[in-house]
Amino acid sequence: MNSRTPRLVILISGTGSNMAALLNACENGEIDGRVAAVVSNRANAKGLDVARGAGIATRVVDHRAFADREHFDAALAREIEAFEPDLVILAGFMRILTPGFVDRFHGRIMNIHPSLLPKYPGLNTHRRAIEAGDSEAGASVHFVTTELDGGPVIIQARVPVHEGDTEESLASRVLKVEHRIYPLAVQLFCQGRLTMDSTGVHLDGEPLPASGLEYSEQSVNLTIQ
Ligand code: NHR
Ligand code: GAR
Repeated sequence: MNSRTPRLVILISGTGSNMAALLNACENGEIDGRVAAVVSNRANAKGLDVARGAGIATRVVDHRAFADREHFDAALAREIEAFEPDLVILAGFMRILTPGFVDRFHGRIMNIHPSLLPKYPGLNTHRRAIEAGDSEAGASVHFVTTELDGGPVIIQARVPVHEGDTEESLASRVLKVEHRIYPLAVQLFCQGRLTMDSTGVHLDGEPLPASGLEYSEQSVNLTIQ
């Protein structure tokens, strides 16, 4: 095949550990894609330093410099499009995107969300899981639609909630599995096996179940803390 290597643009707002996991997976050959750029809405996002250190192009589009979400999203889309991405990857990106933005990249935007969607869309997922007394938590990779955290789920990973867990201890357990499932989902997309269009989400031509793929620790010998 001579189709070009898929180009990825990653959007971050903070630490960028998911971004780093994706960069590593591209370098290791676990993802048949290349990260063309990392874009942040915050100039002081730690992940920008990591990306620069890896020789990746970075851009900052500060949402506070714009009158409203439409203008911010238009500027963000312009920066992203300059890199001609096949896939736009939200990795701890903290700004809700307008329908105009989502439509422009329809079927080509993924997000990782730190809950077992459809449970706990939005913010403070770990606090909500602990307060509800849930015995398990997890993370979901999904295609982004105009419905916040409501797009079709691609893959989920579960982790236990332990007695005495704090938001921080649970977040770090969830984050570890995020670093496993995000590269898997991105690789399926880069291989052309995973698609979202008007007919729905398909993997190898088969419709995905509503809860997406289930990631299993055992199958890859992952130890959860
Ligand atoms: N945009 C659309 N249209 N659809 C989705 O599914 C999106 C999205 C933008 C971001 C990530 C999401 C998450 O995984 C995401 C999914 C930010 C907020 C939020 O309330 C909620 C969910 C997500 C990201 N942001 C506040 C806002 O006013 C700002 C919060 C802050 O800056 O700290 O945009 O959880
Ligand atoms: C991750 O847990 C991600 O799922 C979550 O923020 C963390 C970012 O960590 N995303 C959201 O809450 C989006 N609203 P990272 O910057 O180290 O990848």
